[in-house]
Amino acid sequence: MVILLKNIKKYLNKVVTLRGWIFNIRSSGSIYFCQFRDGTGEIQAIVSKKDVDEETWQLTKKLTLESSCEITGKVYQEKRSPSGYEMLVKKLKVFQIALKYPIGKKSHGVDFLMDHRHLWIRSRRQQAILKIRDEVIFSIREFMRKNDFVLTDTPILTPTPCEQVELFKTDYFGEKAYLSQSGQLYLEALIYSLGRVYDFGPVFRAEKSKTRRHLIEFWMMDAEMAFVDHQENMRIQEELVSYLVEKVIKNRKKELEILKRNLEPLKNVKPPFVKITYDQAIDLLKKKGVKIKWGDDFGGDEETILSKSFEKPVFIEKYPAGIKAFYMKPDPENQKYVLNDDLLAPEGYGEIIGGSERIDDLNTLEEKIKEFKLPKEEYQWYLDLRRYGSVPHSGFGLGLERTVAWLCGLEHIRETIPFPRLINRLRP
Ligand code: AMO
Repeated sequence: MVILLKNIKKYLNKVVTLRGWIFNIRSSGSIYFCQFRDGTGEIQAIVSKKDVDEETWQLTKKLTLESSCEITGKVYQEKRSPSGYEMLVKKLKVFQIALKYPIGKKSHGVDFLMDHRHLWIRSRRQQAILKIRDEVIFSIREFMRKNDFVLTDTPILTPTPCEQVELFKTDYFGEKAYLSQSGQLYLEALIYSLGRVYDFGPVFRAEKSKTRRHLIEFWMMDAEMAFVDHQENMRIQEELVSYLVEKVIKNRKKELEILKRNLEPLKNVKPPFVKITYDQAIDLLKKKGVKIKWGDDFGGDEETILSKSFEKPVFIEKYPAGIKAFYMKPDPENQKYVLNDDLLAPEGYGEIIGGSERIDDLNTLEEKIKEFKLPKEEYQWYLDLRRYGSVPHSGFGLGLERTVAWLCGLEHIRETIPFPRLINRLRP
């Protein structure tokens, strides 16, 4: 019977068949020790000359790293083997004997690994990261459903920008179109139908940033909620992030161990998070010797310092209106500021969420569109939302890869997505 390794406990001391790949191999003359994986788990497969027929033995001698095969034999628990389980192989069937595998045990440079990303993703470390990514995606969906959000979809080809960052342009049958930077404006339309909504998909930013935090194509979970103000918006964000941390710690213990992730800082991630204003953040940075003035936006270096200053995630709220997007609602207490928040993950990771309460008044929004020199005709449909049943509403966008980088404790965002698109990399 063909089984998956994740179910091995049910088949101990039975003869089963496994299909997968050899990722390590060592021989002591008459015995081969093969580390074998099938995508759901690992096992040490032992082929002993005295226990197999000649055909199987000759085939075993040909096995190379990453050869694909089917192995049949008795499986049992073995504490000394790396996976805790072993199979004494009786029969081997080979799908393909792999050519000399380019990724070896010696350490490779980043460029080499990135050029071989299509193979690198097979490594134990990359598997662990991709499984944590899956856990985060799944937990986000679970949280959103539990909290009455409807999953919906927004277009990738759009006629107008959402954020004030670089756009990818494309030709739409003779018309200019852009790849979406965020589905937010469309989600705002959908709340009038569904109340609370979110989308979750790839967005594109032609930012010329070559940092450990920037991807050109990344996945964003963008949420939008009717009748939710700025304070409630932050409360929902902190609940979501705490939920994700809890789920990853609970369900991806083994993967976190493979990544040698220190769990102590993650255990602190419980509401309430720290909250400071933009002005307080500027003061704090100045006290730490950073040369910054009121009205400057925070770059990666400032975010790192701010994020390292607290044990928990920190909200930075109420930025100067001039450095934030046109749709953000001015703070009624002081119109110089907007009711927005950036949520910074601790341990130096920096921003993982950007959110705000949106302008719900027609005149104010029209003024902003003028002030930002946006083409008013293109935003008529968006202005309609302030003409027909406008309500206070808020939302936020969570960057999946930045969240995964933080939870996994990675130095660079490039490992958090199977095929990263970076400023200098479109391949493989
Ligand atoms: P913002 O522009 O802050 O907000 O983006 C939201 C989140 O997306 C992530 N992010 C990135 N991740 C990887 N590479 C990048 N180049 C990159 N740029 C952004 C960050 C960030 O916090 N429309 C609003 C959201 C909203 O208010 O609903 C928006 O796009 O984690």
